[in-house]
Amino acid sequence: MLNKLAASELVLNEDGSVYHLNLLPEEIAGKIILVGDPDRVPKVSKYFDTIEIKKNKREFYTHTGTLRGERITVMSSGIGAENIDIVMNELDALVNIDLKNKEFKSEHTALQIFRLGTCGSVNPDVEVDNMLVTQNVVGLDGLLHFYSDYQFENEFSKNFLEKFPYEKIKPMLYFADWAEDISDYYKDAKYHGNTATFPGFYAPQGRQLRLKAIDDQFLETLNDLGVTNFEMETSAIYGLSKLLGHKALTVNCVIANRRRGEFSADHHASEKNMIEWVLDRIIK
Ligand code: R1P
Ligand code: URA
Repeated sequence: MLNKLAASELVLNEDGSVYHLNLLPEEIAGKIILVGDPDRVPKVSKYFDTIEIKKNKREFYTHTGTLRGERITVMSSGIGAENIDIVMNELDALVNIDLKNKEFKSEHTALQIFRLGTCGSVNPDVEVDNMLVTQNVVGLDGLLHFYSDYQFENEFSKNFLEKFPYEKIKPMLYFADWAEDISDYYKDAKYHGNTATFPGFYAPQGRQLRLKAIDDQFLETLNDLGVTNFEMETSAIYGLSKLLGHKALTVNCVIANRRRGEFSADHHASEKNMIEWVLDRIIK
């Protein structure tokens, strides 16, 4: 099989690092914490015993070091599924493509990816300042349509697809089944739920400033279909992890309860709590 990639397809920097993440293969660990906000990277790595790598380009900041003796990376993705397209493909290239020869490696390496994010809830009973682990994800962002027809089928997805009333929006649904062996880490989370990933923060999340959303009952409709919370990255993380053979699990801290109109009184404290909670569980 001819599998040498052209220079235009796998783009590298002068030092051989992947184009956007600006990283070399030896600069990432097998366990990767993915956060949206670049400012969250040092808030995670301050708990590391050592930090051997600090690199960045654009919104992609990476710190790699050790925690309790185990190698670990924390990286920011910035906002949105389109950034996750870059992060997932370039992380995969770092472990599964020989960058010097631009050839696929014969042995596959699976990464463990832990998203630590913030989210809003559409279920009035999901309270702010608590953590929610994503079991099923509904992608309303559209990214996965460019890759595959694959989507997970279970009771939740069948019911969702049957009843979803917006013809112009084509959902893609994924499920954290490939994360079973790592989902054990988060058994004691307050909430396990169904996350919707949106392609924007305002109308796609039902917010109306000067522009009206297509339907001001959007969030209520999603809640009626079993969605608990929403953010802007998990469908792309779960979908591309499934397709590329990695394991991924999202935990988001709920900072807004949109049905009750509540916002966290101290989202920095909630974020800190989530970081400590996750680090305690993923590296014992
Ligand atoms: C919007 O404010 C951002 O916050 C959430 C959303 O997914 C989006 O990226 O996640 P992070 O806190 O991880 O950035
Ligand atoms: N992240 C989002 O995408 N939306 C919110 O309302 C809160 C966090």
